[in-house]
Amino acid sequence: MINNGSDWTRNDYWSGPLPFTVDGKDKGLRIADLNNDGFPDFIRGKSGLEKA
Ligand SMILES: [Ca+2]
Repeated sequence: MINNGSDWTRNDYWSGPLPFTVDGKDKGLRIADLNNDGFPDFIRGKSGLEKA
């Protein structure tokens, strides 16, 4: 559900800014407030499964 200011609208197409999983595989994405500004930060870990 998305709050449009006065009501809630259903939107099945909304998704986060980055995928947490792709094809069911964990992409190493986490959320934590790293710089202590009160807003959550995205952390993307390096996958051990991908070759450099
Ligand atoms: Ca932050």
